[in-house]
Amino acid sequence: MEKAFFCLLLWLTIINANAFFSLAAESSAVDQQPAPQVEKVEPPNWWANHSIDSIRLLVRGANFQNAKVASANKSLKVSNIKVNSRGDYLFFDVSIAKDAKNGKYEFQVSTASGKTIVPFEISAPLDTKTNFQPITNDDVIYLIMIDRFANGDSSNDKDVDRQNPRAWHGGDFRGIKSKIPYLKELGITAIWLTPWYDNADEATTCDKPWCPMTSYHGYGATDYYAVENHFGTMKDLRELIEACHQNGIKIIQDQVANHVGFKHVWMKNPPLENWFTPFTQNTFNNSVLLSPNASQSERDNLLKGWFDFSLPDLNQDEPEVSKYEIQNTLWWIAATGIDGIRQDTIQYMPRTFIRDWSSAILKQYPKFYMVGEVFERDSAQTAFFQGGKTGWDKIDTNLPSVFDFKLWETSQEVFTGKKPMRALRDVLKYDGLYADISRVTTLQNNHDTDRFMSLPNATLEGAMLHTAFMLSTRGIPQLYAGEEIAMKGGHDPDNRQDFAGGFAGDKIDKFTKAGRTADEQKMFEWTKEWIKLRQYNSVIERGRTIDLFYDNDVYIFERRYDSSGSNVVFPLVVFAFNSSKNKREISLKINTSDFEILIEGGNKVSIADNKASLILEPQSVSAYEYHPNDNIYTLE
Ligand SMILES: [Ca+2]
Ligand SMILES: [Ca+2]
Ligand SMILES: [Ca+2]
Repeated sequence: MEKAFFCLLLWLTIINANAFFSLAAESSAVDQQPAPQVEKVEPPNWWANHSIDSIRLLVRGANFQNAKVASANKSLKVSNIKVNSRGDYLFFDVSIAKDAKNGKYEFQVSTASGKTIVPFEISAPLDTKTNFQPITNDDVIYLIMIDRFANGDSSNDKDVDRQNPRAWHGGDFRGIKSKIPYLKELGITAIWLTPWYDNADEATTCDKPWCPMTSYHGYGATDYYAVENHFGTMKDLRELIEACHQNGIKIIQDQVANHVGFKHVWMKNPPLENWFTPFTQNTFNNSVLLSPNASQSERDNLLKGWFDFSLPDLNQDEPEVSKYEIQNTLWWIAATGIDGIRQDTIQYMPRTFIRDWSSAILKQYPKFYMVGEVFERDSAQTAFFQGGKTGWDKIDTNLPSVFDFKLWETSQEVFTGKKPMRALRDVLKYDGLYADISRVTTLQNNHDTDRFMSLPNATLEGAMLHTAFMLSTRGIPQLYAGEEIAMKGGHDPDNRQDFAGGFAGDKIDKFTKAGRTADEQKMFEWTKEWIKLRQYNSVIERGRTIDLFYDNDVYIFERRYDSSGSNVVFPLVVFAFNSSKNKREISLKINTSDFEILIEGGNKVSIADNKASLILEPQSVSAYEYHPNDNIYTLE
């Protein structure tokens, strides 16, 4: 690509020289268009025997008007050639023979003025035994903001300024790789990394409070086929993924198909006139998607409106855009061996696109995990986007998972004393709205929201209960780096502070016990213990939920397998939360004395006359394993 770019620069120089001569001589103008030039090919490579059997190439360059494209090899066949009105983008389909050999290929592009080469490659597929492993209910996901976790390579620290919360801080792939022992100690089994597409290096300027701002967060792609130079190289990324896989840690890529960064070359010269939607400000009236009664103009504002002028909104209704983005996703999976995808701001794209995107991924990788960010405090709206059933619009998105933001918010409210304990049960009562509640992704917190310890009335006990609840309820849990050491942090970017100890010059290393305060160590051990507990009995990961007792202070529920009626699989696990400052005693009727305490938490259980009396200490949680001989217990 670099070589091709050099050619373009050279060509620009020649054009300027031509212009100079035609002005000077005022005659013999060079009216013939220059020869075609190739600057970038997307995708640059593909794989034989892929479920997408006809790849659509997008070639950026110049002078493609009336271009003909020919394949130099019989294994690759070209069809469906299209050139945009300016002649600087060329589209064509390539069908790849199933027995096409791995290696370099090329296509010849010719016009009346000359010809050039489009380079391409058929790559060897990655090992399916170690890559593309489905994220399941057995996993615990850990969100890492790449720039803010650990700096393992100072050579990529361009314009790093750790004093500025909106500047690059230097974290990278090698830094994360160096902290794999810490991740293993904590016990998580998957990491979600914030977007690693190449973003602009320069800070944006505007009159908004968040400017100047760099793209350290990764949400403004300027190249969908390259990694961010601040994070490392494609090789560094592959090495991180391989090292994670060797250590039993899966990788989730953060993808952003809704919009690109303002500095993307498409912004000035889009491949097609309708590549982006025309600028209108999105008013974020999100519920118009859920309501069958919304007007088309309301829905258009939500799907086509831009987040702001710096984030051009891609038009997925244009088939070329949709195809480009679906191929881009499949390219990242096959090229890097990732195990899952988190799709940013998914509800701002047409549901037909979400369906086509999900279906294409699942066609190639039937058990692949994709989770959509539907940032809504409304279970009905998040459930609307999970695949497995059709909505009022007759569309099944096929999307395996969505984040459960309503449960996250409610748990934070309950464990900071803002809402009664029973509010959690009142969220979970909507579980039936989801096509598959067990596949929903629960979140402890994320990089867009205040850290638990910075919420009003937050206490360490509250943070511990919140984390315990997220690791005992249904779904696939996702933790946020730093919460396990009770980090503080208010609104963005305060909630994205560096992980102390990950950066050269840090005086304290919180990746080690020695660097943590007593409270931080308490939270770390607690989180570790609850991850371990979750993994101890698969019923916590996969069982259904049965409410046993709930009031303003206490919520007791069991997680159990049962296929039907009396066919209950033992042991069950019972969780008892007491969020109040008062001791409580709750009595459960049981048929056996075999009632084992898994985690103490200071709580006691006494068994007598087929009754289990749970003594719940103030602000506590206990987990109990239950092995009855026949029937289950009832509450008194
Ligand atoms: Ca670095
Ligand atoms: Ca960059
Ligand atoms: Ca959109």
